[in-house]
Amino acid sequence: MTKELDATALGFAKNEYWEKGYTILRGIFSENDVLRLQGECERLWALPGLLDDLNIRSEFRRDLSGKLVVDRLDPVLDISPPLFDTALHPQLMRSLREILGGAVALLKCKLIRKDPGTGGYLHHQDFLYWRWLNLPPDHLCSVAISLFRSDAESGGIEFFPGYHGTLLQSANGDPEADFDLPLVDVSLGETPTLDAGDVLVFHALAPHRSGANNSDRPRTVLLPSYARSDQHDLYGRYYEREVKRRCAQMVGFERYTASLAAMSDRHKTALRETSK
Ligand SMILES: O=C(O)CCC(=O)C(=O)O
Repeated sequence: MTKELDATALGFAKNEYWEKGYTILRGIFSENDVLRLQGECERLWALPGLLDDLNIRSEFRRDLSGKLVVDRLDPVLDISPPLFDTALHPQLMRSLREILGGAVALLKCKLIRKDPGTGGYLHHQDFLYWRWLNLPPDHLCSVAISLFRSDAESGGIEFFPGYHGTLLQSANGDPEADFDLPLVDVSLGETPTLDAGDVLVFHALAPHRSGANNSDRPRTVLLPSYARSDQHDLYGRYYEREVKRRCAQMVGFERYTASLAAMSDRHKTALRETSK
């Protein structure tokens, strides 16, 4: 059982979110919830086909030795009822409604696995990738539900508080590129330490980045994003566009070219054999 966040704690979280661009909600998920979700992740990571080049659900990142590892399942809720219930947990949804100031709808959700030795994410603002939604940035946020302890050593997310009022420019003026890091004072960077079960909520314009996991423990987060909206089909619209985009770009195609070349070689040998 989890206890309802009290009004004072939620009021504090709301103020902090709007002042700094992020806040932390504690007490929504219990130890038992976390254990159950860790078990569910073990099941998901063992599913056959995650490494299949044509599995557009799996996303890859290099580990510190340069090897590509599956670091994300996106989307994930359609193959995981427990993660679906977690992303739509009533107490979480009520807290988000209070923070954003209106009805909240799920936009997207990914599961990010950062095992020891896996690299991090460069600085960015999520809103850059969501402009097509035509929703105000103040209506969009993301949530990282920590399934293990997360801190700077394990590659926790670092924020630069106070810069969530605007979309920052890229270095060369390219409107599709991430912002120019010197535009923020990196000495202000804060990497909140989260216990398993803690919930980090951050604004769509909050500049953030993360490092590699240099600890000896996993740093797995469920990362749903939400909009202040009553459009129940937002999630469906998001992924319809996203799946088409990934297919068009053939994400990971460089891995597929190696298996195509191997097929051609085998075919050539087989042809040679049959023409003898
Ligand atoms: O999980 C991380 O380390 C960072 C994830 C992130 O920045 C994102 O998904 O926008």
